[in-house]
Amino acid sequence: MSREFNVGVLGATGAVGREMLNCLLERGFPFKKVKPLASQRSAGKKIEFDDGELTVELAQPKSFDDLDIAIFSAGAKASGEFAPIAARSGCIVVDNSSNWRMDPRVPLVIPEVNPGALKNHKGIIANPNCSTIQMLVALKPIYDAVGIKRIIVSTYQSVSGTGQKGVEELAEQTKNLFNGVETKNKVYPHRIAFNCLPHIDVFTENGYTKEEMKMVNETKKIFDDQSIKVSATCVRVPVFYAHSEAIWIETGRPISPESARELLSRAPGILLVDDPSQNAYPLASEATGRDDVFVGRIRADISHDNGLSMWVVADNVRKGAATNAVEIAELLIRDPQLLKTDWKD
Ligand code: NAP
Ligand code: 3JN
Repeated sequence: MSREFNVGVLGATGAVGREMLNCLLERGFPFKKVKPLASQRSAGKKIEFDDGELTVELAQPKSFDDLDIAIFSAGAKASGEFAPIAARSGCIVVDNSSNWRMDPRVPLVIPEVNPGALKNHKGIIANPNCSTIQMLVALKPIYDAVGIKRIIVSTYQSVSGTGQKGVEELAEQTKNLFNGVETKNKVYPHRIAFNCLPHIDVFTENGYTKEEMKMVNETKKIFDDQSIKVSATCVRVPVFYAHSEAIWIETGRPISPESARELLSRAPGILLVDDPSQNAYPLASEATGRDDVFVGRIRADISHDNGLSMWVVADNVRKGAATNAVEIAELLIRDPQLLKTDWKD
């Protein structure tokens, strides 16, 4: 009989954690038991799972002793605290937060892009930021074929990137505006309904936001290429699910839009939707609930010989977070040599 695994989900009551539970079920992950973990706020709560219910447990150091793998989406602070404890107890952690992404001991993995980085993991593996994941899934085939020197990206990020509270704020403000009721800004510094906010995460000293710098630094680590130049502008838009990105690249050698389309049409994880004559291009409404990265509007840049532009859309809660993490766990259980931990502080 093939092996079954004890799997923990830290942050199981959150927007990403709930989707992680769905992904484990939908993808037929071979679990013996699933343990949902959260803070004191939700301990004891029942959550639906696989025609039944699970009881949420308080995350504490001993929670990981009986687990083989734990998928974390409880924020950077909880990851910083619990991931080393879990790894030391023999439980491999796939972490969705930014806490470990740039740590040299921790592989930062997108299964379609750099699965080989898992080889020397020590028990903690990081999932990149959602905006980085969809961008690099789309760019990897072009990077491998002709090289990429420079990326300029503008994101149009949905409110679900801020969790359930972001979804509720957009719904509430939209309803209030239609009913002539004054709106309040609780989650974002300005009204998000019928607005665009060029501000995701906090501002850093160089004028970029932390979200923008995540895209820069994570790209260099995942492509293992310190020379690639990246500049991002991250914008929150009044869309509930799925992030869109306008991406411009300067390639190492020229590539025609036709060749790029050909490459992308057979690349894993990508759905090419690129037929302007039929008004066919990627849309957040179509990508919601899906695991593919949708790519379209591929065109040669009329202002630069080696420039190529495209429009890339993916469900940020699924491929941008939960699905990518479960796919990493699937790679781990497929290779017995990866099923170990060796974490030292
Ligand atoms: P959310 O809806 O606010 O959920 C947060 C979850 O974390 C809840 O289950 C909460 O449990 C739990 N939690 C918070 N502090 C905890 C603690 N000290 N110990 C145990 N559990 C704790 O947020 P979300 O949208 O799901 O995002 C969660 C995290 O996932 C983010 O903070 C981020 O690090 C990561 N994330 C990554 C991406 C990505 O780009 N890959 C995208 C979105 C989110 P309670 O119910 O007990 O409060
Ligand atoms: O805002 C988005 O669209 C993506 C948000 C990601 C996020 C939200 C809160 C904390 C992160 C992340 O994954 O980088 C974090 C974090 O862990 O720093």
